[in-house]
Amino acid sequence: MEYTHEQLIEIDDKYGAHNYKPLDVVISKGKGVWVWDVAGNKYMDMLSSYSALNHGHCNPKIIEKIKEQLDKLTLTSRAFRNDKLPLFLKKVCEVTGMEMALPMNTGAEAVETAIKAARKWGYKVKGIPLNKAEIIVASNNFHGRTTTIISFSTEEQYKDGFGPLTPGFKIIPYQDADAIKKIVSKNTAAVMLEPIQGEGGIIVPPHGYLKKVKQICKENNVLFILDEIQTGLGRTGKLFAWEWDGAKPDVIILGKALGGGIYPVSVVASSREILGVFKPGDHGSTFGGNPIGAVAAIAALDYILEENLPERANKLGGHFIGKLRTLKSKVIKEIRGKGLLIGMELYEPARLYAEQIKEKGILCKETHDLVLRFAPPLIITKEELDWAFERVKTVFSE
Ligand code: IF1
Repeated sequence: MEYTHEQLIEIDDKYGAHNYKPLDVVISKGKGVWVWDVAGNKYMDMLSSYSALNHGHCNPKIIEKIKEQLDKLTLTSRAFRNDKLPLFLKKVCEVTGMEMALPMNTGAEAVETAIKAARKWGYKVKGIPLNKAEIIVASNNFHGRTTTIISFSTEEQYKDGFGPLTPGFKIIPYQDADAIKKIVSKNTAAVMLEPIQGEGGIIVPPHGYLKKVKQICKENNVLFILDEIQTGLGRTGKLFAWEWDGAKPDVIILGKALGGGIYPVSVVASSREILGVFKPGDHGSTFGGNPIGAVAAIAALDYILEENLPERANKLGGHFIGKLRTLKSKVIKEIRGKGLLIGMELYEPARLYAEQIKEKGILCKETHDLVLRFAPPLIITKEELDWAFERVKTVFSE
């Protein structure tokens, strides 16, 4: 039975918890940067599922590899070994320049894994007194939705009604390395940051900030952890956003596009000293390290490097930001971003403009109230970006 747009929205709202307020577009097909709704209307996806779709919708090369694996083996759990996880672990260590990795599924699970690794390293290696470990995070952070992660969110709504919260986190202002110097102590296990704050509104810190933070961490025997779940894998115009500052972290967290926009795959990659704190039975996950995810991630990483997605994002992002900055509209406060992670801050609620832009055939999303986020798949062409610009321009000139 074919359900209509209206019927699907009604069923969605009747049976689904209302933890989102989606745009009322009901997508049934995706290919590259394009999606089609159940009525056959075509839209350009300028959100890429929050940067999980760097490879575009239904990337044929990645689908092909996963299809092959689907007929062979999908899941072993980690109680046994499989022939794909070792190859994924080796590749992700080579690509990140790390010695060891721990595979998980969602971003939040990988962030939780990094928190556990930092705490355990703090106790076992640094010698922090038990249960005294502190992790420094930035205000306006976004690292996921688990109760521990929202415990250090500065967004009231993300914490409201979910207490009691997890202790052991100190919050400092983003972009101010000296604030870390003031708060770091002998009980500090780690500093965890996003290289660019995504949900915080595409906040790009000044050049040198991450380098300074890394230096402070080194001087204080504190782990420098970067959450590159959204900024990593080419999005900001480098393979990893830390490269813009030459600030390689002690621990890197990846997710989203690591699964090729098809399958949830996340990972924590670091040194043997740090991930060596995990002993058998300390930590785990039913699906973490499964062969489908491993094959998806290997294909996703190969594709990013073979198609040189980081350089594409760098060039095309610069082109698109440059065009957006030619828009003369009293509604636009600032255009900012790096590569194809672009934010347009407005003086009016961004949701209104996301709705109008949708009418022009482009799907983007507001973050917080005033920022429109433009983050297309990294496979987008210059022509497609110019097509999008012309339509965005009409919205801001009306
Ligand atoms: C939602 C935000 C983006 C992330 C970073 C970890 C995670 C995310 C830097 C957790 C996930 C998603 C989650 C989704 C919306 C989206 C989002 F607006 F919420 F913040 F992208 F900016 N670190 N971000 O961006 O990864 O567990 O979701 O796989 O929760 O509404 P996850």
